Amino acid sequence: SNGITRPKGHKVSFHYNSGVEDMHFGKTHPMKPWRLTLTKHLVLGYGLQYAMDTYVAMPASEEQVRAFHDPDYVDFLKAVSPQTFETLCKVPRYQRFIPPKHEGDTVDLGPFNLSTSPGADCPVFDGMSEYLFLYTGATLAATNQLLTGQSDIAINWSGGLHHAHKSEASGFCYINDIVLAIIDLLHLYPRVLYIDIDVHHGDGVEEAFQRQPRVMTLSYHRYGPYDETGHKFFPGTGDLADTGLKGTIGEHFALNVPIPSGIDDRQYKYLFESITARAIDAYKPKAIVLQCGADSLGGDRLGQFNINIKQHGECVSFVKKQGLPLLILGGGGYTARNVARAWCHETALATDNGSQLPDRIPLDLVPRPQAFTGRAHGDGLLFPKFQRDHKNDCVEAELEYMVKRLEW
Ligand code: V1S
Ligand code: CA
Ligand code: ZN
Repeated sequence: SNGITRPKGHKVSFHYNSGVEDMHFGKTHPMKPWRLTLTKHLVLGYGLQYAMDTYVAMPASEEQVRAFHDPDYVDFLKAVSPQTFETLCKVPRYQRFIPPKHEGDTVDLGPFNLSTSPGADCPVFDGMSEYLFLYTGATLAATNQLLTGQSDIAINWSGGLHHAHKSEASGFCYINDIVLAIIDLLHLYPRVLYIDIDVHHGDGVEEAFQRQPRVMTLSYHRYGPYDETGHKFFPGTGDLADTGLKGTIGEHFALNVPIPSGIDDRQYKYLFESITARAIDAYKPKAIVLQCGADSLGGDRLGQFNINIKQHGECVSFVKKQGLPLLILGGGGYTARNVARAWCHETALATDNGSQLPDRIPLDLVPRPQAFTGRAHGDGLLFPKFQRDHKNDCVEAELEYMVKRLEW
């Protein structure tokens, strides 16, 4: 009755465990798992569950996480809590993971870049361990769904944590669920393409596969001077010249598209579609992993792009059109309402219901009506006026140059 139908010709599955929602990284921390609650309510509010198979994810096992991460790091993540942190820090085998203190460091860092100091990028918070293994479990369940041919597209909005390293948390990411998913996909598919539209560079995934020609990583991100004081935009990597580890067979299998602040829909579309098409054409992947970080949207609390939900969604549609097994993951996104709008819209696109969502949810379907009064998709003014709108310092010639440089 709400017009939502199952897609014809392909199957979509949605993997989630509400256990990830009730987490608090800290008072001032921008990462709000509550955005996932909003997304879930919006998806259910529109009835998109009728268009796909929905699964409650189980937590990942320690063994699964060890496929990429250092065993000591995995043990630490499993055992850590604000109560156990101090004691664990004193365990000798964890001492070698304490990073050296840099001048000007404002927070005290423990092993693996974890910290209980307020304001840390990767804080230790109550329930953290459960949260980590749950978002990872959802990604691995989604991956398994593709591997067994039960889905053509599998979605986990709580995953996509692209900065985590083998034995170090970084940029709000602790377990790199993306790397774990790709490792699994490599058991079946000879070549996997990873595409990352989060506003930040997908450094953890690139690094994990930098010696590996069977994975091509392609990240679009803000890159360049951050502010007047010359600080780099996090994580400060992802230059155009960075194309994989030189001298290894992985060289040329990493692509980076560094972008200045303020890029708009038209410019982003041009970059995304020309470069992605060229990469797919040359690499001929057998499966694609798409990280859909929503911090590339205009009005994001941390991002600096001016992309609308419509264009963000068009990236998903463009990748879906390739007809390859597709794993869709979340990532960053710090203006919670826009994150939910974007990811709900993209769930609709994945299930061929992109044109079925009215701007306002039918009231009888809304679990918490007050939370969703904005537009869910489409064009027009999506971002409230009070939010900052980054000056567009993209030069057309510069965009042209990037596309040319990436031709090979
Ligand atoms: N930009 C930004 C930003 N803001 C914060 C932050 C703010 C308040 C807090 F209470 C805690 C942290 N950290 C950062 C960035 C990390 C951005 C991570 C993006 C993650 C993703 O979207 O790509 C994927 C989920 N960190 C930094 O800029 C590093 C510092 C250099 C500054 C902040 N301090 C806390 C650490 C060092
Ligand atoms: Ca990116
Ligand atoms: Zn990000």
